[in-house]
Amino acid sequence: MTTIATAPATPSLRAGLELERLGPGFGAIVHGIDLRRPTEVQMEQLRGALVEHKVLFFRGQDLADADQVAFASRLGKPTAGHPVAATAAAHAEIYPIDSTDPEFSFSDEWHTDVTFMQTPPAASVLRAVRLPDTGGDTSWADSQLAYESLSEPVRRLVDGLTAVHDGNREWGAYLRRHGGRGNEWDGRTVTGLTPVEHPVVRVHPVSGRRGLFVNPGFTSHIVGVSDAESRGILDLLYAHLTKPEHTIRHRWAVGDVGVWDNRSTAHYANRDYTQPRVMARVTIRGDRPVGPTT
Ligand SMILES: O=C(O)CCC(=O)C(=O)O
Ligand SMILES: [Fe+2]
Repeated sequence: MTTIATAPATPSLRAGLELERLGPGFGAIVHGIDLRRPTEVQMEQLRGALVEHKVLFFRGQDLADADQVAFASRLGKPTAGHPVAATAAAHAEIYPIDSTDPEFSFSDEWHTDVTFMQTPPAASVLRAVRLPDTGGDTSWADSQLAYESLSEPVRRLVDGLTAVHDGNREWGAYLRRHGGRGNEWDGRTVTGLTPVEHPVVRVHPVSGRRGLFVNPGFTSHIVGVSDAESRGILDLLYAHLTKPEHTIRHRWAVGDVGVWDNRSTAHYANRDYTQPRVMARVTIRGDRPVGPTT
């Protein structure tokens, strides 16, 4: 008789939190927590689980806008809802993502939130408010898994690179339509989107793990190389980042909340629906990205 060693059954307990892993790489559903009244111990565990699992889902939470802002405030310090786009009338921290809004723009391009600012959010909290009968899933990619599965010579190449991120690609036209006056970021009114530089490889401030920190939504080019080289390198990194084994996909139900570590992931909203879809997002203030020093 042979004994076959099996992986621990899911859901598993991570220091008291009940986590159901979504795959071998990253992503988990968190059971047994009410996001309207988490204890401080649960919040501490959630912060750790977020760094480790990168994307966490909470089913059947039915949060109101105020509950979502209150939960995000326990996780960290909420930013204004968006640096450019208008936010919810009653809650400046809520960025409504509403497909019925005439100014709605689909997020059907892989991106990491707000990397066109010097201090992109550390995390995002997204809630499903209204969903089409089918479709409208969101996908995430794990940028640390992607970095770690590159060959060593390519890791060495990208470790030393810097990239420019330009918010005008996505938000320039919106800003012009609004007379050049955007919203707010880091306590300042945004009146223009000056391109910013970030390391191509980001060292996670908590775990120290390295991850790819470029995305097709906001990265315009790599500094100090030719246009052709920049395009070639970025295309290689994007194709690698979004390989199926580096991604997960979530089928939303109304009341679901998804939280992702925006320092180690990218995401994509599937544009395959024809009925209204409304989501509400709160982002948590983050640090200026730091690259490897060796
Ligand atoms: O609508 C979605 O599923 C995601 C949209 C998005 O990119 C975001 O919330 O940051
Ligand atoms: Fe996003």
